[in-house]
Parts: sequence; structure tokens; C-alpha cells
Amino acid sequence: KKSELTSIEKYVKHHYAKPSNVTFAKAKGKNVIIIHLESFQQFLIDDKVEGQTVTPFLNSIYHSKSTYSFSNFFHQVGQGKTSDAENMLETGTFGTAQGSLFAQLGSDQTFQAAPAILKQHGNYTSAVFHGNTASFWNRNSTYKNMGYENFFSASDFDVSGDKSTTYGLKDKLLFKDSIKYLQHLQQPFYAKYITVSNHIPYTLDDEDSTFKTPSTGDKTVDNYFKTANYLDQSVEEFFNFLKKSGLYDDSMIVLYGDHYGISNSSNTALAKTFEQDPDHFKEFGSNPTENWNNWDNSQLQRVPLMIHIPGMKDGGIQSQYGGEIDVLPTILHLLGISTKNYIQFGTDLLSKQHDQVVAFRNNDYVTPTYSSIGGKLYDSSGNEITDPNTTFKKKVEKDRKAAKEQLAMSDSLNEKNLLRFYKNPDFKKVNSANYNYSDGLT
Ligand code: GP9
Ligand code: MN
Repeated sequence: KKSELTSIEKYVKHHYAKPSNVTFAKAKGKNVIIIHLESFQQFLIDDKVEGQTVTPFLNSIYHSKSTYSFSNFFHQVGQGKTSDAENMLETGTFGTAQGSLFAQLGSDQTFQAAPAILKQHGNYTSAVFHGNTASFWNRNSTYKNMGYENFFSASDFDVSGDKSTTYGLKDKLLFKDSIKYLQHLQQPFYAKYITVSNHIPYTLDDEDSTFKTPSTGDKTVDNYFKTANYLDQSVEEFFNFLKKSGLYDDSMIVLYGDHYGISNSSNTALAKTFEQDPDHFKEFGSNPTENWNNWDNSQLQRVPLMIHIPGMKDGGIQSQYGGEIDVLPTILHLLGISTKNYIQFGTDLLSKQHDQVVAFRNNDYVTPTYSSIGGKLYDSSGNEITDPNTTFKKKVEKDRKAAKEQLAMSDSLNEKNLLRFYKNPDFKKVNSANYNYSDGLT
């Protein structure tokens, strides 16, 4: 085990990307608010259906100069869905190849995760807000090992009757009813909001939305736009509160989509809505309704990542390729915290040395110039590359190996719980017994 840890350490050192002088510590000392946009895909940004803009508020954040917005950012989850996304953001390691890391390993795992790192480097208070039972995805155990000090879940909110949909408290109420807790957290804080209303089956009461749904013949697709629009309004209301309370100017707000909301089998129905807005669709697939293939599906795995820093004037849309594994080093560097001594498998998206090969959890990968999907190679317009030349073949071999190695190193670390043995001069081990929040029984 010792030798495995040594080779992981070597890999991580070699893979490390040093932060840019321009962005390092840009948000030092600010509160950090993570908004987990459930099932939210990048194509929703700037999208229109039935003559309506789906997410006007998030669009304004996306286009703001106070935001680093990433246009080629991909989810990297496997079966652990939401929990995998959370794991990547909190720890800079991948979810497990099968199942969910939270569910399988979270109760006994040694983590060096964001809430504890921020406690030890900046004295941050930490909290999660989630309008479902605390034990969902084994969060109540996992969060303690990550060093989360507070976890507000279903038992801390009124989730009764029409206040909830299938996956818990409606997003507008989650934000509104959490404010009394948020205001009492000692600053600086690291707070995460896990939204749930934009989750399959995308149902919402009539009183909550007047959004006109399209008619694609696939109810899941049609209703997705309505709940995404509702989520957009929820986030806007939350921002208004942050501004009113004065917290806004002292915070860095990170918004990200955890994974796809529309599964591959529904993508041709989804593509019908793109016909209403063909310009917008260009970057998400080669041809909306004909010849739909795995490459088109892969392009729809883009999710948003927006890092909003009020007062910043030189943000803007970043086109470098990246994925969820890269978020933690990016955020830590913006806060002025070195990641040099941490075992994290992604690289700072804002670093010149950022690695743009994005590994999907199923061993597919995408890069700025080509993608490897289901064993086939595609150029950046989705044409299959059937006869690669020698130079290109070499590049493919190198990237394929790199993507595989990144996943394998992370799996080895997590499956064997090797952080138990890792001595990090910048990190003191978390004692989960220090935290005591609801067991999830409501
Ligand atoms: C429930 C929510 C959903 O707590 O986070 O998780 P998902 O089904 O998207 O993995
Ligand atoms: Mn999810």
C-alpha cells in the first residue's frame, strides 16, 4: 500500500499545474457559496423554447464580466450521479467506477476535503443546505468525514405537503427558508446549496410556474424546461437576498451543473427543441435530428461552471476544456490556498498548465481538438476519424493513457483509502466525532 501511495504522489506532483499570478488569491478571504444546479446542462444557457428565454438570470451571470464562465466544461459522474459530483468538488478525486463513493465508502473514508481545508486555511465555517433527508446518498456520514460542521436537511425545514416535489423541498423555499441559518454562520463561510426541483420527473405544481412547455412527444424533455426555469428564478431570488443582506459583496458564488438531466435515449426528442433555435444548438451536436450518434450525446455532457466574484471586471467566457475534477484546485487557488501538497487529480482551470483532456467515468474522453467516444475517434465537428495519421495516432495513444491513468490513480487512492497513510504538512486529519447533526430521521 505504501508503494501505491508513493506512485500516486509521484503522479500528482507530475500532473500539478501551478496557478496563474493573475488569478491566484483573487477572492482571498471571501465567503464561498456553492450552488449545485441539479441536472442542469449547459445547452440551457442562452436557450429559448416557445419564444421564452429558459434561464434569463443564469444567462446574465454567465455573460457577466464578474464571472469566470466555462463553455467547455463537462460532468464526469458515473452511477453515483449527484454524490459523485459532490465528491469531485469536495475532494478533487473521482467517484468510484461502480455505484456511489458516498454510499459505498463515505462512512469510513479519510478525506482531505474542502470544508476541512478551508477551516484550516482561513478559519471558514462550513454548512450544507439540502431539502431532503440527511441520509440520502449517505451524506450524513460522509459529510462528517469531510469536516462539514453544519448540515441543514429535511428535518430543519418545513417540507410538508405542496412545499416539496419528489426529491424534496422546492428550491425557492430552500433558499428562502435557509436564510435565517445562513445569516448566523460565522464569516467567512463555505456554504453549499443542493437544489432538487430540477430533477427527473421534472414535475412542478401549476401555482409555481407559468412557463410554456414545448411538445416534443417526450414528457420528460418538455417538463425539463419548466423546472429549469423555476430553478433560474430560485437562484435569482437568492442573489437578491444576498445583495439585500450585504453578503453578496463578500462572497464568491460558484454555480455548477452536476450531470445531464436528459438521458441519451431522449436526446433526439430534445433536439427537436433546438430546431426552434438552430444557431444556439451548433456547439452541442452535428445535426439535430438526423444521424444522431454517440458524439452528439457526448457534446451534451457539457454542464455549466460559473465562478462569480462580485466586483471583478476581467472575468468572461473561458473556452478551455475541463471537468468537475478540476474545480477544487481552481477554487482553492482563487482563494489563495496552495494545492501543492494535496492529492487532487484535476488541475486549476485558470492555469496555463491546465490539462485539457477530460476523462469521462466510462473511459470516453474529450479534448479541444478531438474526442474518443465508444472506441471511435471524432474531430471537433463530429466527423468520425477513420484513417488517423501516425502523428495523430501517437497523440491519441498519449491522451488515452493519460485519461486512463487519471481515473486509475484516483480509484486506487479511494478504494484502498490511502489518504489514511498520507502525511500532508498542510492538513490535519478530520475527527468526524466532532460533528453531530441529524441522522436523517425526520
Ligand atoms: C437527492 C438528490 C438527487 O438528494 O441529490 O440525487 P441524484 O438522483 O441526482 O443523484
Ligand atoms: Mn443530481
